[in-house]
Amino acid sequence: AEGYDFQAIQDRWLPVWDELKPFEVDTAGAAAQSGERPKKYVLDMFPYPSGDLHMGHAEAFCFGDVLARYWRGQGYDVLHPIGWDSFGLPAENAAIKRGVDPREWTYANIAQQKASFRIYAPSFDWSRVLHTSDPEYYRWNQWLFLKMYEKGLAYRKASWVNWDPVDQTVLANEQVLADGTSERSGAVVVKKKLTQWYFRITDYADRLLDDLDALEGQWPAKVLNMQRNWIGRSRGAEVEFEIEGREQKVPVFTTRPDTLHGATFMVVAPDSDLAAELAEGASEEARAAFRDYLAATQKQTEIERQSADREKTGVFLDHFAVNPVNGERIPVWASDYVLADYGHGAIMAVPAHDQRDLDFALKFELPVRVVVDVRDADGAPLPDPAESGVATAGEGVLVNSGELDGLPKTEAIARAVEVLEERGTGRAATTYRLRDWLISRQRYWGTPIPILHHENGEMRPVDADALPVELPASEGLDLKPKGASPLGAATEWATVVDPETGDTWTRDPDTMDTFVDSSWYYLRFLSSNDATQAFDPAAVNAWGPIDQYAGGVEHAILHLLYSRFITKVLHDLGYLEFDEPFTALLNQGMVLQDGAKMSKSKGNLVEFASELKAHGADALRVTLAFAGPPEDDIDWADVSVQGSAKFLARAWRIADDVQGAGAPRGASFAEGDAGLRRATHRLLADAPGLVEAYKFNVVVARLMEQVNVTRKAIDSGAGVADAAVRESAEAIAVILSLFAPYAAEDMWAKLGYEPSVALVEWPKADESLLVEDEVTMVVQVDGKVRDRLTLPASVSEADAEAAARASAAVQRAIGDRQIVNVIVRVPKIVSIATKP
Ligand code: ANZ
Repeated sequence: AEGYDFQAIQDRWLPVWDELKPFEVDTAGAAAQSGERPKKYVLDMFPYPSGDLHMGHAEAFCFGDVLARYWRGQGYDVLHPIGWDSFGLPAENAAIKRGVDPREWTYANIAQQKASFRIYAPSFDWSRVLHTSDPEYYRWNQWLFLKMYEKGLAYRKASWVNWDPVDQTVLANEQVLADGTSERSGAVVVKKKLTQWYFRITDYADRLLDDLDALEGQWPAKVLNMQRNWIGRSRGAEVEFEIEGREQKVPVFTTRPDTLHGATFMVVAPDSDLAAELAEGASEEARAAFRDYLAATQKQTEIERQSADREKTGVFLDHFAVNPVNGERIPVWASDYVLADYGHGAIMAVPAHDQRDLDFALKFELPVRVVVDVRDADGAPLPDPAESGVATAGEGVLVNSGELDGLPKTEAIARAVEVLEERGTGRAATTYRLRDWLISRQRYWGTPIPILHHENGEMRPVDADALPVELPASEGLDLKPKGASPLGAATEWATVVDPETGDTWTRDPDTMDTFVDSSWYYLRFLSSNDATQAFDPAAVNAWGPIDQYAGGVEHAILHLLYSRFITKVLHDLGYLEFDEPFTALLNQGMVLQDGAKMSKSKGNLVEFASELKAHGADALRVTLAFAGPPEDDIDWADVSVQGSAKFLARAWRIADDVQGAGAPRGASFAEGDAGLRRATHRLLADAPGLVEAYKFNVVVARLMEQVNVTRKAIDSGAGVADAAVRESAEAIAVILSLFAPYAAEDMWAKLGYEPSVALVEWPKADESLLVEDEVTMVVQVDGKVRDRLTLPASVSEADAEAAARASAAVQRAIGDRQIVNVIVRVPKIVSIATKP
């Protein structure tokens, strides 16, 4: 027989699979919706068409595919679709740089990725492909927007936004990195006031937070924490302060209402409306100082403003507030450490117990009053914050606080809230870090917002039957970013005359954040080709939610949060029975090279296309799966694709040998070699648990072992004609098909079966073959046999030693002598040497 030749094998099976379409599922059919067969919806985060596929894609789609193929093998109907997240800036930037149409660029890249995927062969259902930049898709983004608008969940407001001066576009908070730069362009992000569209995700903050608990153990703990921190729920109180000379009271948010008696000044955010109003009524001098200070503040990033070790700055606003618990007059300042869009944009400053307030008080010589007696571990009072410069935030007993005196902190917090509520000057309150989702972008390559504006300021939604609002051709439009959407210049497109009234309306020129596109795409896969609705609720409820989602940790916050939000909205609108989209989540690590992220500029790029060409899909996939736990990063410098190819050749040769001289198809395995059968069935018994625990690397290692013992049985044991060899070869082909679909299919054919091995249900492990053999192990102490223990033949060194040490007879022999050496030879002997 000829040798293992990956190229020949790929060429043999690709056309067969093209013809067979083994992974198409009929999700609309009654059987598929009645739950007759169990279902699994397995989805990989869909790719962005920025060029050809890269190693990161290879990895992510390998792992998702292992799971999709696994569940098929367990007898499930598996939906495993693919689509493209094809709107967004890179297409536009390429268009600007190279003068190509964003559409052409996008669809050419998609075509290239499709061709590469075909060879890489993830088990996709190709009949339901979608691209978010198709009008047939984004029409339903517009439908979703209108639903949100109807429900009051989409609204417009003027506010300070993060502005990327290079890409000339608004960024969501999430797109601003910790150092204050744009995640896309790397530019330092500045603030700009604009009227923008928002989705009211803050209405869902509690549910988005509380429902994370049910995902515990199903999602990586790290992702759950990132989501929790992002939502950032903080419980405390809202306290109302009167400000002299101003009618409305000013609310502040505090987590420490117990410290109200220690509030010696108030601070408002310089960029808040309140600060502007107060400055308006201030002296000429204070007004000028405020103006300068505001200008300086607007150059700061949010991160800089929150940094604890920055020297405090601020200006007095020439106003006094009245502390509601003791009637004290306290000065009102503006300082950039108070953020305009958190809580109420104003705080009561308690310098004795809050470090930022203390730093500020010491800088501007404001009073510091201790109201909680905080002690150290020995019960000694901590030094006075005004002296030490260190605020005391810990547990303690209230002092200088009237009726709260003597109460421990926690009780005082509760009591203070009661007092505020009794007097009508405050109440229990909860604040979130989460902000509403800013969804409008001043860019071309996205979904047009389906709203019409009248000169008189009126707005109205585009009629549902007039959707989609299609993007005009890019030809003739200046796509260069300039702070206003290029669509505004498409006059013909933008002008709409109402046939009834003759009134002229103008289309909203902005496009949607592409995170809108990806927030619900998993629903569209159930009816990608349906021109009448966004998704079929019956099909979606039969197949949703996603049982297994897989993708990069870079989406740990935004994409997952937005999808969860939109799922809850669609649930509340009555479309979905479930209200969480992703039951289980796998985050793969990154593919690195020499410990560094790969990039063209670093010159350490491993090209997916050339690897695929050189080694074939199977060897690449096996290498990725075998490199380590899927959550870990893979360093391409440490892996051996050649090693994987060798393993595949060894596996394949077993089927080849069976085809030549092995037991025939259908032979009874019961007569086969017991040792090899035991190994085969142990593999069959262990593999499901390992796959479900994402231990793909261990499954590959076990396959390698199985190939070795089978080879041994052929060459020096039972011989190739033994039925156990065929049984093993069949099990190897079936399990190997998770990782190496081509080699497995070829093996399956050599074993006499029709394609495809991918649709074969896994053979069940025979329990009777799993009973462990037992052996007798001798334990010696200083050369004398002291005990004989009965242990499983497969006992580990550690377990053997532990059993030896636990033996009463052995312990007696050792007495109070000291153990100096232990030699373990599993499963036969443990030898212990001692000295006095
Ligand atoms: C008085 C006080 C006394 C506070 C004390 C803390 C300690 P988290 O936990 O993050 O929610 N704060 C409120 N609004 C703010 C804003 N817009 N910008 C900056 N700081 C703001 O923090 C809540 C605390 O942060 C609030 O409780 C308030 O300071 C401050 F011993 O009020 B505290």
